[in-house]
Amino acid sequence: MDKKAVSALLDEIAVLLEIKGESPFKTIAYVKAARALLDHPGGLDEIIRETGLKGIKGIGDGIRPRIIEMHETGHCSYYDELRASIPDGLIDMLRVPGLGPKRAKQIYDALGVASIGELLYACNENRLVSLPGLGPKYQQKLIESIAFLTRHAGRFLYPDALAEAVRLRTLVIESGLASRVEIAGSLRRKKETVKDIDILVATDEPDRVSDLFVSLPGVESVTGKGPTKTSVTLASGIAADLRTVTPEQYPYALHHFTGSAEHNTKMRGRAKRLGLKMNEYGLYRGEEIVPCESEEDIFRALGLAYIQPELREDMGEVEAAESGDTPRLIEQSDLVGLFHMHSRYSDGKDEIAEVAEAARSRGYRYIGITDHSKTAAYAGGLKAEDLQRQQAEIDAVNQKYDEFRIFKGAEVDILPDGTLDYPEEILATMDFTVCSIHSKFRMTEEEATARVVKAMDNPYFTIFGHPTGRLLLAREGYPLNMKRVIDAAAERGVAIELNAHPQRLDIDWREMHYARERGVKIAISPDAHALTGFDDVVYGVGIARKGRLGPADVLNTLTAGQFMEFVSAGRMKRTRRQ
Ligand code: DGT
Ligand code: CA
Ligand code: ZN
Repeated sequence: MDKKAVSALLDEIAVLLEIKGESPFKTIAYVKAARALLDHPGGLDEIIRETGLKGIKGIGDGIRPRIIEMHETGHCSYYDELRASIPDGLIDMLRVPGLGPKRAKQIYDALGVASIGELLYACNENRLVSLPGLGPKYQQKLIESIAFLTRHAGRFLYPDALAEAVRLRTLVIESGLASRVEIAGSLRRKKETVKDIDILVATDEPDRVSDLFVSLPGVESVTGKGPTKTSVTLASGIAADLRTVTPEQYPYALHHFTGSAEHNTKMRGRAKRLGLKMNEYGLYRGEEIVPCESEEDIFRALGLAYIQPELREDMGEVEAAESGDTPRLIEQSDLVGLFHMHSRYSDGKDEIAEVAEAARSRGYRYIGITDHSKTAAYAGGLKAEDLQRQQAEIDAVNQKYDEFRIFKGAEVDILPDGTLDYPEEILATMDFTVCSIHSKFRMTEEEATARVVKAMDNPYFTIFGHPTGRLLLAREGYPLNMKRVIDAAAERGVAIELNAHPQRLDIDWREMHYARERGVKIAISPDAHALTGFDDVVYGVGIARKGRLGPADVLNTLTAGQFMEFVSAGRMKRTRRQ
C-alpha cells in the first residue's frame, strides 16, 4: 500500500471507531495520523526506511505498527476486525450526505435501520423524529440526500476516472499489440463526472488485446467479453469498456465512441441530408466508404470545420462548425496568473512566500492571495488586525520580485443579507476580492439571486467565487438564476469564477456560453489550500474549453497591469451607478 491508501485506511478506521462509539480521543488519533502521513514529504517506503515512522508529529506508538503492517502486507488486521463487527449496510449508509457515523449508529440501534433503502423508508414513515436530537428538518434533509445519491449513483469525478484510464491505456500501449490506443467517451470530452471509462484500440489482434485487458492489474471482474467489446469492473468500482477496431475503422470509431450520443445524432442527421450514412465503422456513400484517416477528415467530408472533443455536446457546436472556423480554445499556457489561493493566515497550508514561489516556478506572473473573511470562523477567517499583518507580509514578499506580483485580496463572504463581510475601509486596502457564499445555503432561487446581485453592487466586488456552491456527487448548490446573475455581472463589470477544484468546477460549463455572449470574464481559479492545488488548474481549463472559452474570455490571461485596469473600471462603473 502506498501513502495515500494507508492514509485512507486510517481514516476509515476512525469512522469505524466512531460507529462503535469509542472515545473521541482514539478516533481523532487516527484522523491525525492519516493527515500527518499524507503531509509528510516523500513516499511511504522512503519515510519508513528513513524514520521508522518515529518522531513524526501526529503518529503515535499505538498506530505506528498498524501503518507498518499495512505497508508490508497490504491490509490491517485491526481494520478487518472492526469492519467485520459492523453490518455492511450501516457502512453503506455513510454515503448519504449529511449522515455521520454517530447518527448512523444511533438510528441503527434505535430503529434497526441497516441500509440506505431502510433509512429512506424510516424517514418516509416519520420514524426519525422520535429519536433524541433528530427532528423533522433533519429527517427531510436525509430524504433529499438519498434522492441526490440515487440520481448520481454510479458516477465518478473526472480526475479519479482519468487516472485509472491513463493507467489502463499505458498498459495496453506497452503490450505492443495495438497501433492506436485512445481514451474516448465522456473522459475525452472532459466532462466533470463520468459513468465509465471507454478505451478504443486499433489492432489486428483483437483477441489478444481483449485477453490482455481482462488480466490487467486492478481488474476485479469481467462483465462482458465479445469479439469487439470487452467490459470490466475495476477495484475502484469504475467500469471500463474496451473496444477493438481495425486501423481503417479507427477514425470513424474514435469519433463515434467519443460522442456525445447527442452530438452523434446531430452528425448522423447531417450525413443523411448529404446523402451519406455514418456509423461506428465508417462513413458511406451508398455501398462505398468515404475514406477518412482522421477525425478532421470526417468533419471535412461533412462540410464542417474540426470540432474539438470537449465541445461535442450538441450545444451548437455543429452549427458553428458550418461556418468553417475552429474556435481557438483556452489552454493552460495562456494563463498568466492565478487568483483565489489561501495561505496559512486562514485555512491554507503554506506561507505566502511559498505559494508565491510555487506559482513563479510554474511560470505564472502574478497570484492573488485570498484568505477567508472574518465571518468564516470555521476556516480561520481574518479579523482586521490579522489582515493588516497579512498585507504587510505580502508587501515584504513583493519587495523581492521585479517580474512577479502578489495581489492583495480576500475571499469575502457574501452575508445572507447581500452585504460583504468587511466594511468599505477594509475592502479599500485590497487590490481585488473574490466574493462567495459559505453560509445559509437554504434559500429560494429569488432570495439567492437577490443576495448575489445586491453583493455585486458593492464597488469592491471583483470576482464571484464558486457561483453555485455545489460539490459534485455530494451536494447540490443553492438555486440561482444564473442568467440574471450573468446579466448583473455584465452590467457591473464583475467577473465570475470557474473554480477549478475537481469537486466544484463551478460555474458550470453549460452556463458559460451565456457569460461569453454577455462579455463576462471568467477567472479560472485553483482555490488552492496547498501547493498541490496548482494541479487542479488543468481541470478548470478543460471545463473552460467545454464552455467554448478562448483566451480573451478568461480574466487571468490579462497581464497584471491589465487586471488592475479591469478592477478599477468595474469599480468606476458601479460607483457611477450608485
Ligand atoms: P458517460 O455517461 O459519462 O459514460 O458518457 P459517455 O458519453 O462516455 O457515454 P457512453 O459510455 O454510454 O458511450 C460512449 C460513447 O458511445 C458515447 O459518447 C457516444 C456513443 N454512444 C453511446 N450510445 C449511443 C447512442 O445511443 N447513439 C449514438 N449515436 N452514439 C452512442
Ligand atoms: Ca463512458
Ligand atoms: Zn470558498
